[in-house]
Amino acid sequence: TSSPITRALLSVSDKTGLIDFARGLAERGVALVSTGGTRKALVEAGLAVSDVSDLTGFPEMMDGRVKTLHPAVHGGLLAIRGNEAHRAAMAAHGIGPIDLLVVNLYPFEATLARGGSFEDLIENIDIGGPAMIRAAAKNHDDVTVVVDVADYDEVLADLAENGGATTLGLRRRLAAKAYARTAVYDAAISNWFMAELGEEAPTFRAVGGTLAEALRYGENPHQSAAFYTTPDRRSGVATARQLQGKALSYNNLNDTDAAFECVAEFDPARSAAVVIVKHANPCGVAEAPTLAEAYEKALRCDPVSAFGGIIAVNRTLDADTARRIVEIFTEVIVAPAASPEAIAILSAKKNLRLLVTDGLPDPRAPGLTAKTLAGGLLVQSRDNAVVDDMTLKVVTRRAPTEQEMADLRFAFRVAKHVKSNAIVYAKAGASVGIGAGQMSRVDSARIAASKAEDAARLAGLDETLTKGSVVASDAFFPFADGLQAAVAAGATAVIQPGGSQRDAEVIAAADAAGLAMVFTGTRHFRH
Ligand code: 93A
Repeated sequence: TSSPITRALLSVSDKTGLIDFARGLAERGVALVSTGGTRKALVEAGLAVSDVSDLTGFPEMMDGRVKTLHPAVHGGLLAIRGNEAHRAAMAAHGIGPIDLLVVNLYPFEATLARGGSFEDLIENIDIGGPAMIRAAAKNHDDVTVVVDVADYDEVLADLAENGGATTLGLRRRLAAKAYARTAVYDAAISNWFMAELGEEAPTFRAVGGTLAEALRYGENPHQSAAFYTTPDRRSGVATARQLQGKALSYNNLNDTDAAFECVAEFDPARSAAVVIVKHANPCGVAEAPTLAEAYEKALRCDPVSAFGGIIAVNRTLDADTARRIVEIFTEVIVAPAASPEAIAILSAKKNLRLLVTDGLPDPRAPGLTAKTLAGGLLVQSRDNAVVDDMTLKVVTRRAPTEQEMADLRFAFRVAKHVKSNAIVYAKAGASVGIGAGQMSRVDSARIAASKAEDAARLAGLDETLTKGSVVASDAFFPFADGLQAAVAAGATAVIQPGGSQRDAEVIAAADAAGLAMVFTGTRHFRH
């Protein structure tokens, strides 16, 4: 149903570009209808415009609060043109079609920006405008809705190309944009209003979140906090059920998410995997035929840091694993499911929180991540790159052995979940040294190696854990020194994105030490 546009309703606070647009419409024979101020501007420019009051049979009233809120307007916007009953209703009530709606809203945001008073702001909450925008956008099969001055030219061009009609593609795009506009508008109002009431935490309702839980406090006790779920609500911490233990804190939720996202990288059909997280970084990751073995291997990496940690597993938590976990203090366990025996064992630890999620999140799933900065939000698509999908390129004279290759993939999978600069040593399906969050890559490499020495000492071994290991770096080595640190620690193979200006130097250093090195071509920064 793409018939030519016969009538347009224009009601705009921002009159920029209005005259040219309206003239373009009038020249196509489109009848114009407007609200008071808009009509005045058009009449002054010499255009023929009827008054919306002539449509409604009501004057604009109550200081303009009620102008377009009338069935003559909303019926004209919402009637499905191809529906006989709708057409009959239009005829019975004398409602004419409105095929094009041009609205921009009362300047609430601008009033806020210039420090308007409470009363000023309330008066600048547009009611009729958003109602019409939503109506027109809903009925985009028949109606074109324009909420942005920047779209005027495109609409005129579309009309010119389609004999006075618009294309469905354009109407759909404009409808989607229309809902984005009303959403942002209402978010601005609600943000202002809540801040006005001194309710700081819920402001993130603005990003489309639903308040899941008010938290006792944020990262620190003097910060207020709340947990919101977003519309995509990917399975994971946001969908988890808590079976026991105290309420989760802000930091618990953040760490649990980090642990679960990391463990989800490991396909439960291939191996059992365990991740232990502290301060949003893994301090032990391992895969094995059983969860209990994987837990022991993960714990060995850094048993000191694991105290008070968050544990994520990729399979149903079983009794054997639960029994080992309760031997040390653990804050949270998150699992796709837990056996009744495991639940019974954990119930002895009253404070231990147990979360079950009914499945694992898909590491390849699209989605968004966001972080705030002063006065803004940084939003990006999530890092859903997976090492199994990357083309690994051997760049050294020696190619990795099969075991090295398996460990290289493992190490890179883990490095994705370690804060940058990330260096991960791994051996036999377990991390053996993790260097996280350093400002220099070589420091991360040194820290990872020295932690591996500490772990070996604790375990009573006389050989450091990195001896004969492989190493992953989340981004390229800018210099050979990071690689040399790995050689010194006893690593035999390296995985890294490559792409440094000094790749040749780094490759030469690897060759000189007899190391095998592969490039992934993909970087896993995580800040
Ligand atoms: O106060 S309102 O919410 N009541 C209404 O019925 C209504 N209809 C349109 N504001 C309403 N509008 C808004 O008036 C439009 O969204 C637009 O921003 C403004 C245009 O008014 P004027 O043409 O008088 O400048």
